[in-house]
Amino acid sequence: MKHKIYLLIGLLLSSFSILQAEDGSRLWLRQPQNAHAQVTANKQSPTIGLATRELQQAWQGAPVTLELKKDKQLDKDGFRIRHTSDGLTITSPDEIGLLYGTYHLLRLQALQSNDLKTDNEIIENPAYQLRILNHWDNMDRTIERGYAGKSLWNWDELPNTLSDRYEAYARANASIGINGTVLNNVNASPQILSAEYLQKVKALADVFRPYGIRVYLSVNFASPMVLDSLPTADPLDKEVIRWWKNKTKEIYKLIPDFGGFLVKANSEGQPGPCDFGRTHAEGANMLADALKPYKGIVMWRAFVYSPSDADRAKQAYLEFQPLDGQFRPNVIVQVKNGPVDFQPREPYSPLFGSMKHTSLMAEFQITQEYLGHSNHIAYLAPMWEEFFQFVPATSQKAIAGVSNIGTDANWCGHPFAQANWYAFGRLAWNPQLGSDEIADEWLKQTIYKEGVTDISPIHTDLKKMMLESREAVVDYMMPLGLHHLFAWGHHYGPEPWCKVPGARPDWLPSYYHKADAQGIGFDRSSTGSNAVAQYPDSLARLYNNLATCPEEYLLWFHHVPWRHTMKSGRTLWDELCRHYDAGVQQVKKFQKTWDKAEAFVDADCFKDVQSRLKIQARDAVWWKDACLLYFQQFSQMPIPYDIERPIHELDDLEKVQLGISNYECPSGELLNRNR
Ligand code: GCV
Repeated sequence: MKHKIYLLIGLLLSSFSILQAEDGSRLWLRQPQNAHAQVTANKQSPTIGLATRELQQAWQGAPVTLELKKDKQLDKDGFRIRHTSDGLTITSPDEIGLLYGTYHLLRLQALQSNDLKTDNEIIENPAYQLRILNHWDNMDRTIERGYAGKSLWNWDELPNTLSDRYEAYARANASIGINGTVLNNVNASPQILSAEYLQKVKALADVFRPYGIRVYLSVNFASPMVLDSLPTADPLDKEVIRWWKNKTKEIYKLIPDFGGFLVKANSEGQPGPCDFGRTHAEGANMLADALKPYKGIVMWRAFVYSPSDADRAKQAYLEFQPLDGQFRPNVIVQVKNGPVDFQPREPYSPLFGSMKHTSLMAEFQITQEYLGHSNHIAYLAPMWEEFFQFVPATSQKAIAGVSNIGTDANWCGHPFAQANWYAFGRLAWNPQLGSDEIADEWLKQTIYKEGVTDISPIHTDLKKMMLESREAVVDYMMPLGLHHLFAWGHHYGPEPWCKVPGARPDWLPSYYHKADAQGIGFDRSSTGSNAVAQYPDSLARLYNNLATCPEEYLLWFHHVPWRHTMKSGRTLWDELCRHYDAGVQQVKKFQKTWDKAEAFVDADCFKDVQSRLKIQARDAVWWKDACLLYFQQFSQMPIPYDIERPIHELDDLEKVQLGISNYECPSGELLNRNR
């Protein structure tokens, strides 16, 4: 009797947990945990223990052997999966490779992949050695450009209380191959290096370690002055050098596998070596020397632009390229994918390929600062795929993505925003995976509710929606190479007219669009700022010529007359109108697609996405009307008669104040606030 009651309670609890689990909190890791698979290993360790447990609970197939063994074809994190007479063997030279192999196998199972059915061996090695998330999390748990609640790191409770989410976070990252995390904002508080906080950092590092996740910290270059009242932070000063050496030693005593430092220096008001007449290389090298005995690295950001006359898009190159060859081997210069700042579309940063004697790494932004925050669907893999066409993974050993993770139950705010976290990990492992394949994987593992066996009526349409979503955002926000038309401060809505008395010109949209009676766009050709010259010759020639410049970058590189004839035969103005309208129509199509998905997805998730799509559709019209009505004042041309007419007055749009800050927009809070 007692047993029956326990069984009943057990069943109730497990069905409750299944119901609970449809809130997105299980991410792409939703496989049933009741498999009882037979698993053996030739060594025991915490990491191998995790791999064993994952397989025992979820693997439905033949017995698995985990084999730690050197293998010439495998890098440290790589693995081989092969069929043997006893079942399956996962081999890796390192424990973490066994865990990655385990997640790979379970992914193939979840996807019912044919790879499993054949006798083929699977061999996987990651393209980048370091696959790192950058959290822009502040110590008060706000997140700069975070749209999914608060920071996961509960500094007040650490180190004594460890949220379950810490391990769930590590597991999710390991499942897609991410192996590093920078815990705090690049606008770094010196406090993170205090003895008290290092204990907290250690507690997190201890949780992450078995999952192969190394912890890194963003550091404030003036830390020695703030924390210990040194009179200077000059990187050539003996006391400063000593301070950093001691601090580094203190960190490694607590965290022997600490990864290193990420530094934003002399950028947007952050302190740095230039404050003391030193170069970025001198600053980075001083930190690199402190880290070297422990094999730590410095990731030194190239996101710099001073209030000078030089075109902002040229500045990182102008400042960093001359330093090529001056950085220590354990410094990696971290460069945003584009030359300005994570816009919906940018050409790649010309720093890539131009610093032959320096390690570089790309920084992507997973959080959608400039792509509709967590209100808009914008699947970013196609954007990153575009980047890899210009900057192949073979040229670098590391890659970083600015995280979109917070305390929201589903981690990322918008249910589809998880796909960007997933895609970042998968592409960091293998940049050759197509956006299509990754969308396919993510959808199948994440979005369909339990019990749905036939997804064929909806799957292709949902995938299409994801694949087209980023281009839709480009169309309704900033087509044809337009960029930075965002409202002051929050980077959510349009404000191409924005004027802020006394503001730096390069913080205002008019600096970028340069609309006037003649035309629109930033002349970066040889007759303008000549930013084209920073690219390799063949590309420079292509971009420099109005006739050959790809239209998606046209207004990035040229100031183009309104009546210029585009490839379609239409005028630039008409083409611009059509792009804005196409973006709006696309989102309306997404609404229809999503409504058809109702029977296939969890009811709450359905409603959530449906309501966010309504916001996205309204925002798309807002963007279109704001930009077209504003630019029309210059073009003086009619909006083509066959496209939808504006439904707003420009005067009204100019009065819109969202009243949100740079720092925190918990998801859902943007819903038409003050509109
Ligand atoms: C962390 C942009 C963002 C800032 C961010 C900065 C950076 O300017 O708007 O919030 O600061 O990039 O990448 O350092």
